[in-house]
Amino acid sequence: MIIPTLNEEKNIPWVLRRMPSYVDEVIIVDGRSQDNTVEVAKAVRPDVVVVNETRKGKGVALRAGFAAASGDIIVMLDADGSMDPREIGWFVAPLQHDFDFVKGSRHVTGGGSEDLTRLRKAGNRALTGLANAVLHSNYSDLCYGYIAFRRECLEVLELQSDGFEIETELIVRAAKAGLRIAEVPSLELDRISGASNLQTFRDGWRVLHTLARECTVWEAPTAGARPEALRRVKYTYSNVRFPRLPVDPHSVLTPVVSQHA
Ligand SMILES: Nc1nc2c(ncn2[C@@H]2O[C@H](COP(=O)(O)OP(=O)(O)O)[C@@H](O)[C@H]2O)c(=O)[nH]1
Ligand SMILES: [Mg+2]
Repeated sequence: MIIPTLNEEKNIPWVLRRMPSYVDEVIIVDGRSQDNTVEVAKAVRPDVVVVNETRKGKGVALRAGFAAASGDIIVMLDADGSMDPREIGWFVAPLQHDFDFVKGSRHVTGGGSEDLTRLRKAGNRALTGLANAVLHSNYSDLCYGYIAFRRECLEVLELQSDGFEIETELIVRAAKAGLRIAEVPSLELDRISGASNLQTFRDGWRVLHTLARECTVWEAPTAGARPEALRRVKYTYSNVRFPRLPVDPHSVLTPVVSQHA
């Protein structure tokens, strides 16, 4: 479980307390909080792993968190109380049934948002439509950061974004790499306290820029593979960049609960 935090001392306790008991590793990525986020998190959950981000940005923070994660399944969510850890089961279940990448959506039945302003909603809709047109996909929500995937997906995704556009990069690359993607409903709540760090126009622009770059320039390491072949080599991509692959394909299908029991 990876949680980027920036001045979330009032919100992080709710997030940590609502974490289901089968989550065995919680990583918060901080470094620039001016408040007591880290101390509060440690007080609520003594086994929390704290990773220091090296530069500013949600993308930088998440990538640092991914690198530190040791579980088979990685779930990312926000620390502001807008994403409910009790929904984690919806994200993890498809990963245990043949999906590689599961993204939350506020715009499918059962999902919703209390947090989206009209402007952001319109922006997200436009960007989602654009992504669908280019990728020939049918996503209902592009800019939403409640996402779960198997750790070995990182080897094909080669993430490099620094800011909020990391979500777009994740989703577009997952699609281009031929990963099996599922969308599950998620209800985005209002941030408990504090203000959003996202600047609608600046970050919307960065998302657009990322979308353009990803759809044109980036080539997946799995490009050219037939879907059947991709399925078969799912756990052993040949051109792996770092050797952290689970050797036994069956190990990734073991439920999270029994993993460290
Ligand atoms: N570590 C770290 N976390 C960040 C940074 N920017 C945003 N976050 C976290 O990313 C999450 C989403 O940010 P938020 O400001 O709520 O954006 P919004 O939900 O898109 O309006 C929150 O948990 C923030 O604390 C950053 O520069 N560094
Ligand atoms: Mg938020």
